Amino acid sequence: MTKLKALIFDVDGTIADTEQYGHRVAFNLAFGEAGWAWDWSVPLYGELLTVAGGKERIRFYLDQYHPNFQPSNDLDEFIANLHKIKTQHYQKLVAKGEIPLRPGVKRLLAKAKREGIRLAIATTAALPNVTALLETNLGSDSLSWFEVIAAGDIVPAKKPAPDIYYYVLREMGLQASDCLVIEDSEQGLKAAKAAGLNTIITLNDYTQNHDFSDAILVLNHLGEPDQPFNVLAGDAGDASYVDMALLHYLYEKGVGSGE
Ligand code: XBP
Ligand code: MG
Repeated sequence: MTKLKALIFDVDGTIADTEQYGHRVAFNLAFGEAGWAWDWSVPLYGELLTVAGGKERIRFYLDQYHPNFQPSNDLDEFIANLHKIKTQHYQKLVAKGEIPLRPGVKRLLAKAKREGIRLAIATTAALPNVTALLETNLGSDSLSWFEVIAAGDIVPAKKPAPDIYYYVLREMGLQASDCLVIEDSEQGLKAAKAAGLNTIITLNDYTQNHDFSDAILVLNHLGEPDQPFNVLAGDAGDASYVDMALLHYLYEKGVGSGE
């Protein structure tokens, strides 16, 4: 009988609510530092989130809102520099402890690790942002919990392209059917699904209206023993928080249905 071997986590919106209070704020601080009077409000950022990747998001914003913008240097270089400043601001916000993990994340990671389930990360965000978030919230040894941390430009085509998930599977020597994914967005779900991976969604304010019909389970968060989740779609049995028993149950159902 096949068994669940690995869990693959998205980061932004899944491990922590990074977008509104982290990335968005850091983009605005970078614009200010570089002398641009651009302000990404909460609703505007929601619109910009349809494009994954910070550099790609800046380019999309300029195309849409400042189509005649011409930097004094090359546009790729301009965006890369601005994004570098943004990454520094983001890391400072994270280091201040302003971006905590979402409910259940730390507990589930620790439990999975104790059970010998292999762990990986598949994210569109830049690697230094991911490592800062993990180290601040889970301790300095937490990077070693993950066999693969696939981040940022490690693959050229970002989510919703499946490339980042194919990369993780290749690096771990696993089949899609060995794993479950935890994501928060439609782009993330599309990427995982296209790589053949079954996915649990924990949605957030920015992703609550996304189409999650391909997910095996949709929750408001992973839950804790004293903070039950709400099931928005799918079957969580009689569980009130995501633990290894629920993951094994979902895994077997997924395998059984040939998904
Ligand atoms: C995450 C992203 C990232 C962050 C910004 O998507 O889209 O672009 O918003 O990160 P996902 P960087 O959760 O689907 O991986 O600025 O570091 O690129
Ligand atoms: Mg995400």
